[in-house]
Amino acid sequence: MACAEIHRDDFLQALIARDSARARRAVDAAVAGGVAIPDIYVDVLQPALYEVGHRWALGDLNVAHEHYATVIAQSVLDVLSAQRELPPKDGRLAIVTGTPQEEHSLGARMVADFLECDGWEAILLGAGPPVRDIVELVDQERPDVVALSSATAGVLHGVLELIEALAELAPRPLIVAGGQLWTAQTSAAPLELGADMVVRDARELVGCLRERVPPLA
Ligand code: B12
Repeated sequence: MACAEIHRDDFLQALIARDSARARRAVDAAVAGGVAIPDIYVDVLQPALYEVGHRWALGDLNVAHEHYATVIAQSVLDVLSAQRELPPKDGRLAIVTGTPQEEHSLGARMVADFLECDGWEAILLGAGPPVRDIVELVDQERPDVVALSSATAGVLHGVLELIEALAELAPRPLIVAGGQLWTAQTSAAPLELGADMVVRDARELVGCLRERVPPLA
């Protein structure tokens, strides 16, 4: 079993047992074992949360159990985020946000953290504000990129409305749609409405953006 998988299973078991100290120890062990922080995000925290969601969907965990897991994951992210060694800012600005009515915020948080590790300044909004408020902020801040995070099919209408509104701005930011909502079946929709890219993997995004929006400094 690969290293991150062992830590993921430990972390998941700790969440299920509602043992926050053990959950933090599992993450500390991953750090001590040399697992890079981005890999802890994607290969330890993310799959554990997906499994929590799976068990919730099966009825094995309830909403209280799921909220607990989210709180612990969020607190672990805060600790890991503070341990990152950030490069100097290179002049690129991104706004990272959940799409309207999207309540899942951890994916957007990870995206913003990864961008910061590559020299970006990231304005993170977390869960999704209304369309007009996101558009107003983008118009004020003039970011190079707006990275949109969507997890649930229920938010699709707002996503599409937002992309259309962002695509009409001048100057127009690069619009990237990402998150679990976009599968092989659904990912054409944002592109048809004006998104420039659909990227599911947050680590991959950093490399894609280096080509499309090279660092200024
Ligand atoms: C925690 C949780 C919640 C919490 C969220 C709290 C919070 N502060 O985030 C709460 C309780 C609010 C919640 C609510 C709901 N949830 Co919920 N939730 C989850 C759970 C268990 C974990 C979410 C999470 O943090 N995952 C970990 C993150 C890191 O993963 P991620 O979001 O996929 O992000 C990664 C990538 O996708 C990517 N990425 C994400 N965004 C972007 C953006 C860009 C630009 C790029 C490049 C990459 C990228 O990078 C990230 C890092 O790799 C998931 C299970 C799951 N599969 O995720 C269910 C899940 C997402 N929820 C689900 C559902 C159904 C709901 C509700 C509809 C339930 C209800 N009946 O009310 C509501 C929807 C509310 C809404 N309008 O958004 C379903 C969605 C099914 C579907 N396909 O629609 C899931 C999959 C559970 C399941 N198995 O059924 N939920």
